[in-house]
Amino acid sequence: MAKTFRNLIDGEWVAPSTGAYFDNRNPADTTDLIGRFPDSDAADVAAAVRSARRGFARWSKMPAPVRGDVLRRVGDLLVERKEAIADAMTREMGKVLAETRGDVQEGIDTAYYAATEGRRLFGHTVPSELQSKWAMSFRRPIGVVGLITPFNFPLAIPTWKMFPALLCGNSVIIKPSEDVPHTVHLLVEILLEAGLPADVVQLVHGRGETVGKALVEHPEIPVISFTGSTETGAIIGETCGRMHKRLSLEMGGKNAMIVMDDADLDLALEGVLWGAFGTTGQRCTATSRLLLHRKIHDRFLKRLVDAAETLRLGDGRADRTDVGPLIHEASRDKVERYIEIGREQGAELATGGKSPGGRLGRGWFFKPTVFAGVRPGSRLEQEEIFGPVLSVVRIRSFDEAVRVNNGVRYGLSSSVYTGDVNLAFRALQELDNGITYVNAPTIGAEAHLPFGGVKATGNGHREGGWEVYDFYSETKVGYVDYSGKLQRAQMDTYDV
Ligand code: UN1
Repeated sequence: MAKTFRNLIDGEWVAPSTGAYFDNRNPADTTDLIGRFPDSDAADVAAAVRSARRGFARWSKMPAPVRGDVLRRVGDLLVERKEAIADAMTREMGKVLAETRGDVQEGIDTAYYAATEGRRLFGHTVPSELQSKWAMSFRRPIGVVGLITPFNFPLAIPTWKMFPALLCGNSVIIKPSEDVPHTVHLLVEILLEAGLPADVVQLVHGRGETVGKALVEHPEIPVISFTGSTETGAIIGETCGRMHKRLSLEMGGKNAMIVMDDADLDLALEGVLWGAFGTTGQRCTATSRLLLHRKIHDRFLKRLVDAAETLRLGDGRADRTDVGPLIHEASRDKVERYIEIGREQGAELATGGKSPGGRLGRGWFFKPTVFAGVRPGSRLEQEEIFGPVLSVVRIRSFDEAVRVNNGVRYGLSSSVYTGDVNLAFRALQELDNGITYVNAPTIGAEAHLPFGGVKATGNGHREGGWEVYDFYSETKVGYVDYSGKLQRAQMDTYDV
């Protein structure tokens, strides 16, 4: 009998007001039921907001270094439980253990970074244009923050949002993806154990159309952070715009790796296999386009196809597995549709293109797939697939590679393999992405640097690193005039 999980509202583990639950199953073997999770609705969100407002009133007054101490203990507990969380994460999400350990590590890094930020959270002290007057800026907490997180980084992405939000003195309500609710449950248990006041974090499980929507539309949640599809982000953006909410959007990608004719091809081959098929292609940063210089195109493509065919599909908890399953049936259906679209639009299926069947028939597996001869502008080349499908485009020059890279609506990450330092720096300048890698694939951002993209990938904010603290705090400016007289800015210093 599978366990029934609850929401965390006002410090209590409670059943959803709807009385309804959904099943959480292992995508590598759908007969494995992990648990039943609350299918909550707006009433649960409303209760969470009432409690989170009380939590905010206390937590926002606690000194930031003390808030940081709580997050340090969270980091310590994540270190202790790294293996157990990674195992639970692979069971519900599918990616291999090495990757889920990395996912937990990203949460650990984010916790320790946040802990030390409690002793910075810098403002500025600035000279005033008037005598005997002091000018400075500092940060204030904002309020209750609503977080909506995706399935592909079940722990790391929630921590990217939660830890900086908490460190800045906000309280948080999180709705994790209904595909990976168990991992966030484990994370929230750790937050409580580390000493976070119970009303400062609220966990409401459920679907985007109900719980996500209720968070976005609740008038007492002034800040929303969302990672997911560009289509959903657009809907959230409309509501937040109308309600004057602060919103951070982290959305789709169609990331390209450029391999120039002078590249180290062994390195590039390893890179593209990892970038395209790691996480079964389910990263916003996944390498989904490979732009090959014509001089190395045929050679490299052949090696790539041979190597892709040796990747071992299977349960992510088995040692030998390279590539786990897709997250669910709809995701596999979507990938299958793109195989058809690719064929119809004249691309050549070089390998993969189908589910493996056989002993893997109980999971949502799909073979690593390479399409060659993909035309810039075709749907395969333009649209985010979120699966193990790589589109290869032949390019004649670096300029053409830049044009093709930039010719999509998304702008998250890009990569160039070259030995030419001039091209490397041109790539950094000319590729329209939030992140460009030189001689490394399009994935692998580190937690202490800003993460995000341009164009339809985001709305100008960054997660991670130092910039995210701007998003979760309000800048306030203070002027102190100790001259004892009225001094008029812009006038008294410039009265000639
Ligand atoms: C994502 O692609 O959805 O850069 C997040 C990476 C990870 C985070 C990716 N650190 O690949």
